[in-house]
Amino acid sequence: MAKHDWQLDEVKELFNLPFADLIYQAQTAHRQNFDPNTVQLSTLLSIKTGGCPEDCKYCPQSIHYDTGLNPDPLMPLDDVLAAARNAKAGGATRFCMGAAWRSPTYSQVNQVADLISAVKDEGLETCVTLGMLDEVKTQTLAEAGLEYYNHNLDTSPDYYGDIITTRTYQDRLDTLRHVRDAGIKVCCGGIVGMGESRKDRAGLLAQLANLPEHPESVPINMLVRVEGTPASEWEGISQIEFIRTVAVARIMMPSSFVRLSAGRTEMTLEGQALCFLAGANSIFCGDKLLTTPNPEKNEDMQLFEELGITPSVA
Ligand code: SAM
Ligand code: DTB
Ligand code: SF4
Repeated sequence: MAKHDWQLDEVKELFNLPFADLIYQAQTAHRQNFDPNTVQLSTLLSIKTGGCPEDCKYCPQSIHYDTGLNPDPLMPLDDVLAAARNAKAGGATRFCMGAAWRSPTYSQVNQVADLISAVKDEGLETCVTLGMLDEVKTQTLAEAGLEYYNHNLDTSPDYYGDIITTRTYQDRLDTLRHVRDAGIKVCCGGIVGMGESRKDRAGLLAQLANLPEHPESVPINMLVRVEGTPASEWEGISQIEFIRTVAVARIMMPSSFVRLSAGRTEMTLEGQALCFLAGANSIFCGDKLLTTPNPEKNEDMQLFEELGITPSVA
């Protein structure tokens, strides 16, 4: 039985383990639940870019910060389909579509439902991240056959108010509940390297692992510092601390996919290799995340080759 009653002190104890002991424990949990030499590939597409009314201090798409980003309206179906076919040809098994909305309108949800059906027809799993949802909107997405909804808690409840003021932690938990109730799988994680303390990283992971069910997918993002956002000034964390965070996530949510998400362009190949050793078993593949760069596909494939990792087809 997976554990859902993590106390902050227990999580902090994991973070404080000697590195070798932590990695050993994470690798053991990983091997009990997954093939350790397989990594799942997801592809990300921004289907609606910029102009977002929220004030998330890390985000280049918020209207509150001047990041020089050109906003784009919702992408037409044909363009989305072309990107999905390309992703499939490149070996991706899941196609994730992100929109810079606070919360989509009913009409926008219907439009995204059409995109989901079309992408599924190409033989890809679908994931979308659209902001806050109520029961009706989650139901519409479930009926379109959506497999995963990404909605991050981002950080600990204590640090949250320093990062976002335009929606509450509870709003996020409510959306996650609606997604779960509609039978859609949950993709939920956060961002580290935002000037938070280790206690906050532990607090984020405790929130995730203490949800009624563990998210099927847990993206751990290293903050991408974008000029113009308040976050560009913040102090980051070392790669070792990032790897520790991945390892603790793996131990606490042993059967979830832990995704090494944003921030890989700032990591060394050795740092990424240690993330896989610590239990990360999913990445975003393709040269762009939503608005910022990601490693080139061939660089990722070369790293996989060197590590004997097979991209998964499941
Ligand atoms: N607007 C929707 C929302 O916030 O739920 C969906 C899109 S939003 C860009 C998706 C996630 O991207 C955020 O929750 C955040 O965790 C992540 N993100 C955004 N900017 C980032 C950055 N600069 N570095 C790392 N992760 C980032
Ligand atoms: C997630 O946790 N990370 C992805 C995905 N979910 C949508 C987004 C990362 C965005 C990084 C900044 C950007 O490219 O705009
Ligand atoms: Fe908007 Fe999402 Fe960016 Fe926050 S993270 S500003 S909600 S696009």
